[in-house]
Amino acid sequence: MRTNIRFESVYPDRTAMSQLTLFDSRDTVLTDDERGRITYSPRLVGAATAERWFSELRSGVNWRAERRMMYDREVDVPRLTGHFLLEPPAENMPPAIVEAARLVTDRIVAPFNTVGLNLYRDGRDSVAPHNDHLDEIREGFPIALVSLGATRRMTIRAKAGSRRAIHVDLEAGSLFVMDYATQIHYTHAVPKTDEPVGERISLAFRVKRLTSNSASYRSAR
Ligand SMILES: O=C(O)CCC(=O)C(=O)O
Repeated sequence: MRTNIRFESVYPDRTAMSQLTLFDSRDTVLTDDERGRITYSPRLVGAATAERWFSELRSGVNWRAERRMMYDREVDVPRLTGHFLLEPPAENMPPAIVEAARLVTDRIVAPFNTVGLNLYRDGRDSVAPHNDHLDEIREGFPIALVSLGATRRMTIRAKAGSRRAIHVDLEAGSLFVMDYATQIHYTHAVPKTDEPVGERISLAFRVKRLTSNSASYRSAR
């Protein structure tokens, strides 16, 4: 397995683009400075486990099609979503999530209390550039993304300065971790693609500020 990571500037004439090709189970630090730390681990789990989790979640989660306001009109969210509370654990929690949460917390010391799921049905599904809402996540804790199914490219772009972009292909079984500061200084996105791609599921583990009447708490139950 080869990991494909590309660093580029939005000013291609000013900054050379470099292509890093790394091999199996090599954890990669994509950025680590005062604007935060982002790491990519291609192998949280092997292919067989990633396939088993994908099948279980694809068929076992009650996937929801959501709508949201964009300017003055309501549009479809271009992917299906699901949410589960980890703490206290949701009654209908798929075993794959329990297993994934255990492996993620073996690697990252954080009291993850929710997992948000995204199902990208094909290359038309995407998530637009955004950062996590700072009023929803607890300060100081990272966001951990586990990828299953088809490989999709994540684009991370600095909000200021060189607006440098990092592109990383998120492979099945991988773990991608962004610390809290990166949500202030970068956006992240999974852009649409014309390439023929299969379905992908991502699991986003977060430490949310939960109260029994918060939207996050209600949507995760
Ligand atoms: O699917 C992914 O890997 C990214 C998901 C994401 O950005 C989000 O849930 O906010």
